[in-house]
Amino acid sequence: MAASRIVHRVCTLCEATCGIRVHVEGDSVTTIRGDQDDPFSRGYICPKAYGLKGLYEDRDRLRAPLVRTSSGFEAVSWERAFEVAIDGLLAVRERHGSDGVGSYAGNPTVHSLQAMLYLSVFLRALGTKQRFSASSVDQLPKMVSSGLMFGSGLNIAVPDLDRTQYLLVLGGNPAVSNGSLMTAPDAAGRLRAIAARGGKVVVFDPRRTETAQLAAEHHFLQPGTDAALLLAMVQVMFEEKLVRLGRASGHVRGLDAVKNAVGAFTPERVAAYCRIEPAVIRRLTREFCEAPSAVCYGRLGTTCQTFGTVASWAVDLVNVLSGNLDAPGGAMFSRPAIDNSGGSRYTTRARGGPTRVKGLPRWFGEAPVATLADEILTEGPGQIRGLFTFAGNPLLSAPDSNRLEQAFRSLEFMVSVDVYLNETTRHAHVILPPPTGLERDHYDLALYRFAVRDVAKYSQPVFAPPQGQPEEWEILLTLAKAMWGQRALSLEQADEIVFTGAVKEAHESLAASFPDLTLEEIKRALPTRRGAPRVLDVLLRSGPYGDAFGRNPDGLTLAQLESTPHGRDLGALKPQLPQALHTSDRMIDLAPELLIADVARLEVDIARQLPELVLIGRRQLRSNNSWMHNIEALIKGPQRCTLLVNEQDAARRGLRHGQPARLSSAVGSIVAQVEVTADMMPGVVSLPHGFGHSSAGAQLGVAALHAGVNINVVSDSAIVDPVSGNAAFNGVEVTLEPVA
Ligand SMILES: Nc1nc2c(c(=O)[nH]1)N[C@H]1C(S)=C(S)[C@@H](COP(=O)(O)OP(=O)(O)OC[C@H]3O[C@@H](n4cnc5c(=O)[nH]c(N)nc54)[C@H](O)[C@@H]3O)O[C@H]1N2
Ligand SMILES: Nc1nc2c(c(=O)[nH]1)N[C@H]1C(S)=C(S)[C@@H](COP(=O)(O)OP(=O)(O)OC[C@H]3O[C@@H](n4cnc5c(=O)[nH]c(N)nc54)[C@H](O)[C@@H]3O)O[C@H]1N2
Ligand code: SF4
Ligand SMILES: [Mo]
Repeated sequence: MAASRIVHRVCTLCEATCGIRVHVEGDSVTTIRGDQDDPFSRGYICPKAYGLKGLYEDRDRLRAPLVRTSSGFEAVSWERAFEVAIDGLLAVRERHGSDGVGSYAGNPTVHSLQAMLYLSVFLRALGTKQRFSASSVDQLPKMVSSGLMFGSGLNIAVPDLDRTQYLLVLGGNPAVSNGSLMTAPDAAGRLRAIAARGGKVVVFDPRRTETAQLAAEHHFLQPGTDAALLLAMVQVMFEEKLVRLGRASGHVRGLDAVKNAVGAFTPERVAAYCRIEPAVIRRLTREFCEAPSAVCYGRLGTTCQTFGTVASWAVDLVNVLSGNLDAPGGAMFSRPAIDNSGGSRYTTRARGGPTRVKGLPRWFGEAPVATLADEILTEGPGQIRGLFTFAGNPLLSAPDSNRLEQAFRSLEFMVSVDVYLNETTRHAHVILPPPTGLERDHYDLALYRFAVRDVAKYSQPVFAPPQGQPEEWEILLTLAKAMWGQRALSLEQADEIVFTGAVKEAHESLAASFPDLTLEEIKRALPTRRGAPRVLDVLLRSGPYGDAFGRNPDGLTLAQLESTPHGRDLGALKPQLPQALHTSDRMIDLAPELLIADVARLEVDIARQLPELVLIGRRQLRSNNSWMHNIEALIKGPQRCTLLVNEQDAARRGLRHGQPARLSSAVGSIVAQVEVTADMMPGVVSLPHGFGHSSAGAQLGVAALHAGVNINVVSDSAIVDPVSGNAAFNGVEVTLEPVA
């Protein structure tokens, strides 16, 4: 009988970082349970965690690299695949310059320690300015507003969920998503606990969501109008003299400019636009300001809309002006064991020039993915002719899929690093598949930044990757050294360069505290390792809790985390003003010029006639964006890709429950199955994203049986939040009619 064992680690599928117990017999996972001893998740898991088993076992998952030939994809050796990928990328770069190769990094990048550490090495080596990622179909507006206010795009204030007495949620559904920019395992349990301790949860959402059902109060809000609603709350705070800065006192500038900017946003002026009664806005503002502690939290519904950055800023204005920034139970900055928020990449000074075709802004070294198709299809210097995608499925996740597909077809060369042959990667000339999450170690470099409690946990791999299968970092580094022009370098030599870079940075960051600490001393203090864990150790030991390579003997090291398999609790969020700020004067800019200027656009918009019908998205518990639909255990059951339509809207158009209807926008049209429900606001329909698995040539046998339709065929890439360039999926004007 095969030896059985249990491995404790984290689930790497969503932002919640739940602790799991993986039960293993030989090479098989027998089951996956919650880890009761994880100090953060305390045994909680959602149904997706079990999907890690399905992913590991999935017969469609790629286990060998593929090269596209005239007769289709062919499995080849790793040596051959690297050769084709590298020759192809170098040739495009040779012909069209470094900006001739574009790159796109998808969501699972943040769920891979190896990708977090080595993708940027490759992208720098590639040398392209044409970088894109899923950030610009997601949280970019929040990064921009936080960068402008607090000095770093990673300076995102997190709801102190476990201590707050009043939570105001706009456009987030943590009961299903388990929190986003708010790492909170068992978010639903944590929300229930607010009411249990006598607090209150209020939700603004065009749909009565699972989170709304847990709340004391839910209001249907017209999509895209969060900024107006929140600025009206700020207006009421000034008018009723409720403004107090609390811990932010003495650390803010621009208060008068805010007061001037919000003057026009009285509850009465915004009521019809938001479809919220003025009395409700006034009452909730008072409640919020009078609560012992309160926090306003906005998520995807507030960022993926045309006023995404102003709405994200307004969320923080409500928090700061009610005295809840940096206060327990309010919006606080985390203090993770690895603090990358001060990195120059995330300062707003790092704003690049406008994009070539549409003149959209470039933030944090990236261009908005809403304009990727333009950059591929429009001729001229800097046109993208080759593409590198990493852990991304933009053909299902970015707006205007039909045009993007046309663009991908026109590419000279494309390489994808991905575990599936799917809607996007079927356009690649080479697909390089990494091992799955269970086959690698992990540390949540990105997500602990947004955690509602400071924690640190290092996960060991459950299985070693099969013989001959390169790890994700090895794939990236092999490509990177070739882009450096140093193909002959061994992987070990290339990794030494990465490691030495990390040691140098650590040395610089510790110089102020330990001026006599030398590079040699640092290297000597580190045990022999290779790859991601070696760099991780450097980061942990030079971080805020670190042992400074022996100078703080009680401090944190990777070795310590290795011997704490359930994870280390670093305590509740701590007040950190002003040292958490990264603005040059360590002051919070309450009135960034760019945002004050955009308020003028909002003032025009609030007078606009609302469209008859608009489209929004939604997430589902047993699904994860576009890529977990091939796992039988998660996808089985009734069709989930349904269009939610309010009873009135359905009746008016002669639509019936369970019947197909045609949904059309300015750019496309799809047929979806109607689900009539009282949970939708009249005038708003909702369809989940990530479906539409009927593409020829994809290798997704199970997903194809539950194909659904791709919402992003109707999302318009021309509709963006102009400040950030982020796509605005929410509030797209649509028409709906029965299909004969
Ligand atoms: N209309 C609409 N569109 C949306 C959204 C919406 O709400 N509405 N949401 C947006 C949001 S928030 C996001 S984050 C994006 C997501 O956008 P993307 O990141 O582009 O899409 P995903 O569906 O997450 O695709 C992940 C890809 O990574 C691959 N993959 C999975 N695991 C690994 C791994 O370990 N390594 C590698 N190399 N590859 C792996 C999968 O096979 C898949 O191809 O979608 C956005 N699009
Ligand atoms: N189960 C599951 N969990 C996930 C994911 C998944 O696919 N499945 N994806 C992960 C990812 S990549 C992310 S980014 C997070 C997202 O996490 P959340 O933001 O919590 O998730 P959504 O369900 O997209 O929530 C958006 C909500 O905004 C509402 N909404 C739409 N437009 C507007 C508007 O204009 N104003 C307001 N106030 N509300 C609006 C929608 O009805 C919806 O309820 O979830 C993560 N977790
Ligand atoms: S909520 Fe579910 S998918 Fe997210 S980390 Fe926890 S178990 Fe994994
Ligand atoms: Mo996301």
